[in-house]
Amino acid sequence: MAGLVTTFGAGAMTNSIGEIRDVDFLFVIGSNTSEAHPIIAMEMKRAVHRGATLVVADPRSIWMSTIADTHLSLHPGTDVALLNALAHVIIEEGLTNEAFISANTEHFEAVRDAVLEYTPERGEEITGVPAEKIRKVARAYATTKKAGIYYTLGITEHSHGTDNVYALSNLVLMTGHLGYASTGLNPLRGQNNVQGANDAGASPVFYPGYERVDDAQAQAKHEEAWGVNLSSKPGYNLNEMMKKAGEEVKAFFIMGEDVLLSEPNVSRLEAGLNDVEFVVMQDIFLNETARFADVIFPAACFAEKEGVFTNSERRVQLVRKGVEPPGEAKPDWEILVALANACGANWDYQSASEIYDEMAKHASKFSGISHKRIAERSLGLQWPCETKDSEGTVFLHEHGVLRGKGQFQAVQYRPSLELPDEQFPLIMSTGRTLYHYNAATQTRRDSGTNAKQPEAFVEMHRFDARTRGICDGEMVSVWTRRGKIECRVIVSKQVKKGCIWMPLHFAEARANLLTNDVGDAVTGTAEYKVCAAQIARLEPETPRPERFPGSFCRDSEPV
Ligand SMILES: Nc1nc2c(c(=O)[nH]1)N[C@H]1C(S)=C(S)[C@@H](COP(=O)(O)OP(=O)(O)OC[C@H]3O[C@@H](n4cnc5c(=O)[nH]c(N)nc54)[C@H](O)[C@@H]3O)O[C@H]1N2
Ligand SMILES: Nc1nc2c(c(=O)[nH]1)N[C@H]1C(S)=C(S)[C@@H](COP(=O)(O)OP(=O)(O)OC[C@H]3O[C@@H](n4cnc5c(=O)[nH]c(N)nc54)[C@H](O)[C@@H]3O)O[C@H]1N2
Ligand SMILES: [Mo]
Repeated sequence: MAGLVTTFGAGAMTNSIGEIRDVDFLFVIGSNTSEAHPIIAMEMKRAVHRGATLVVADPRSIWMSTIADTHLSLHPGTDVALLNALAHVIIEEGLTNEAFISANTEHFEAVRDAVLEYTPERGEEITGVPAEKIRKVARAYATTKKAGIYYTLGITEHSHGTDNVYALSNLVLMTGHLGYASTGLNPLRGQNNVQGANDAGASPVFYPGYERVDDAQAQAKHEEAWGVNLSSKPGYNLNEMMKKAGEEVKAFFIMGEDVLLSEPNVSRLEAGLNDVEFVVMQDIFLNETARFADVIFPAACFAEKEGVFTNSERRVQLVRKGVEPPGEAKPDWEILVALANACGANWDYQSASEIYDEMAKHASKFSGISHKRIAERSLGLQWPCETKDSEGTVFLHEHGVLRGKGQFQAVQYRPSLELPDEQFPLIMSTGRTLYHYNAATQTRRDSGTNAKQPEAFVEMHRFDARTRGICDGEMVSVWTRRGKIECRVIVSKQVKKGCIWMPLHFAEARANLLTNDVGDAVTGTAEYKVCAAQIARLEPETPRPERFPGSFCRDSEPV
């Protein structure tokens, strides 16, 4: 999700994690880095200690904002207005990098015209961020040579997520902050090996190595290599597939995904799944989705199999088996090979290494990588790595923008699709916490993490709590147009007035019963970060527990 392909390359960090410590200006936008990417946050802290300027753009007062030089506390969903206003200042004050723009980019004029009306004052009106702060940040970003942008789901999980990414790319291209160490545009990838899965073609649009399925040459190459006829039509994305469940989509093979916890507007999905004829699930645990499965294949977990993982900085590393899988569990690839052969294929792969070699042979970005070569290097190899004598690529675009010219994309601010009204006056946003991992199939089975955060909660501002007669730690019900859940409330300074926030992790109070399943027009990524909600105290009054761990800046003063 965080890996939307930008206007100048594949969806991966343009730089390496180790370069962050030398960045002089860090722009962290829509990323709760210290909770969701703590190792990367450590490098950011190191840079700040060294004297780097940190700017955090986030509607919540996340921990990173406490060490930031400036916190741009924008209203949820207003990033395009903020970013266009930054671009406006950079252009108005003559801070663009003309040499870079003319040598490496196209369509600058379109963006210059589009951002004209986004004065910092107009930006302030839409985002709530003071115009002077916008000016200060624009100047500092444009005039600092080593300036890096780091973003994740606060940018992508919106109906206008693609516009957000384009608006960020525009800033990079107009300042020329690309193509050298400690700068660039860096989406921090989410799940372990989500980068590797995308690289390997787990996408409706790409073959392995980011060749498009609707590119006739790529199609011909793969038809020949694989000895099968292939379609040139991109498949449905996740959001489309889920919406067609039970109608056009009659069967599902769900591997390593707990859709009943993680997909938006999940009651609609459940209704669809009731009409699906056949569901196969391949997982390491019986998750929520198991309720709908006709067949379950038990998979081996990361420590029980051989293979590679690729992280956000495009680094492919070897993972070796530490322990044997329990019971009948098998590595995912072995299950898939057995299934293919049961369906009549004739596959005889003997190892994960052989499978990687076959993929790399036809995907030039990885052609120089093999299990054998990675085994000889403790840090693996970073793609692009096209030949057997290449040592890989630390940062992208060193010799001019890859794939031709960087395309400027003019974008206009469009409000989120479900805004607060009288009936649903609060903006609800969702995300993750340090202690749990996504569907929490793993972290809620662990006594340590579970003790740290044992139950579902919603965070709200003290003003909104007071006007509803709600006290910190009480049980509340939270509802939207799509559903209702019950959980505890944390009165917290972390959220703004008018906003509530809750984690997606808890099966007994699924945030996704409430979220909106409208998707971004290009990627289909759902608007998990903004919908309209209401909250009320549950009667009868519930006793407040002695100790209730939650957000780091819980508001403990009496409401
Ligand atoms: N501990 C832990 N770590 C994880 C995960 C986990 O579950 N637990 N999950 C992993 C996965 S799969 C992913 S994708 C990553 C995600 O990593 P993040 O994207 O950092 O995680 P989120 O909690 O979704 O937080 C996004 C941030 O965006 C902010 N935000 C919300 N709306 C807006 C907006 O409109 N504009 C801006 N500018 N900001 C906004 C939120 O307040 C939040 O601070 O984390 C990965 N790491
Ligand atoms: N409301 C809301 N919803 C969200 C988000 C949000 O911010 N807000 N974020 C979204 C994002 S970014 C993501 S990535 C998704 C994540 O959502 P999911 O992908 O559904 O959740 P995960 O916990 O990452 O893992 C899914 C399953 O993989 C299994 N698994 C782990 N290791 C293996 C393995 O080696 N093999 C197999 N076969 N299975 C394995 C786990 O047991 C688990 O059941 O949630 C999305 N949903
Ligand atoms: Mo993710």
